Amino acid sequence: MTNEQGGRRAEAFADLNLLDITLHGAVAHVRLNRPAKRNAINDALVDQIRTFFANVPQEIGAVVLSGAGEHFCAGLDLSELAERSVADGVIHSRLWHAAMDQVQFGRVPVVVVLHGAVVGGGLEIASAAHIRVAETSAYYGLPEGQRGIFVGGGGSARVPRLAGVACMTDMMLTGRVLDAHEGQLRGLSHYVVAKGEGLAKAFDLATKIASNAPLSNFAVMQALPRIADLSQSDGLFVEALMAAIAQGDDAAKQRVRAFLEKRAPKVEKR
Ligand code: 1HE
Repeated sequence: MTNEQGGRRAEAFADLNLLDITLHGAVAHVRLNRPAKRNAINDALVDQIRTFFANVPQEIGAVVLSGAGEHFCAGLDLSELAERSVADGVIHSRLWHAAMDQVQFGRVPVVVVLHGAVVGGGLEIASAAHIRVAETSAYYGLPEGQRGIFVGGGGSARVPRLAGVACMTDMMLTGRVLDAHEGQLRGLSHYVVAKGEGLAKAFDLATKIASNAPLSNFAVMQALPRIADLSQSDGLFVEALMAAIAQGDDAAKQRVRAFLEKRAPKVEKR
């Protein structure tokens, strides 16, 4: 069975009813699918995100993540917040952390398509992805300050690594909303494309990513952010280990030989 994007429905994930999951060769497309609630993330959806990213099918080399409807994601489902105790709040935040860690440190890179509202927990999940493609309709906000709460889905660790502590402080204290271009200038997205073009761009990028050697992708996903958190001396030591492991793999040997034998493309400016 196929969906409107022409992918094969991933029947193994039929229970994940808040996600629309289709497989397109080596790329899986995962769509947050609660458009009536602007893809607000309730507990069930957090759990489904964690489950999918912990079980990415073996044939998949990259994931495209997007949101159904006019908005990428309205953040935490606020209707579930009201009755939570302090102790339940800590556990709830840790469930988000587990799901967002699974996105960032799962098996394959994730390209996210951002459009409309990318707010609160929506920005938190976007910042756990590896590549962010924003349509011009995208806007970024952290309304937690206005709602009397704090980020709880990993935002305080991930957003400053993209946009800086000063930018996040401004967004949370003043409610400042950044448009797609301001977001790109701040490092919140890698690409800005016209309305309606985000998915095609993301598939293009994800297809390229999926054709990389798996160990190179692993190193970028797992080693790079950790090295960035280390002292330079420790980071360089880890880099040497990771470089040697990647170089030693058959895929690296074949790819380097292909270049030397003029069978692989050169680096070219666009
Ligand atoms: C929601 C949510 C939600 C919409 N939780 N139900 N996030 C926020 O503070 C953002 C709140 N949402 C909005 O500002 C707006 O909904 C949007 C700008 C995203 C979209 O506006 P619009 O006019 O297209 O939609 P709407 O009419 O506001 O919402 C449509 C429905 O979705 C409506 O429900 P209905 O039953 O009346 O139809 C809304 O109540 C519902 N809805 N957003 C619950 N967030 C891990 S900690 C993370 C902390 C945070 O993420 S805090 C930020 C929360």
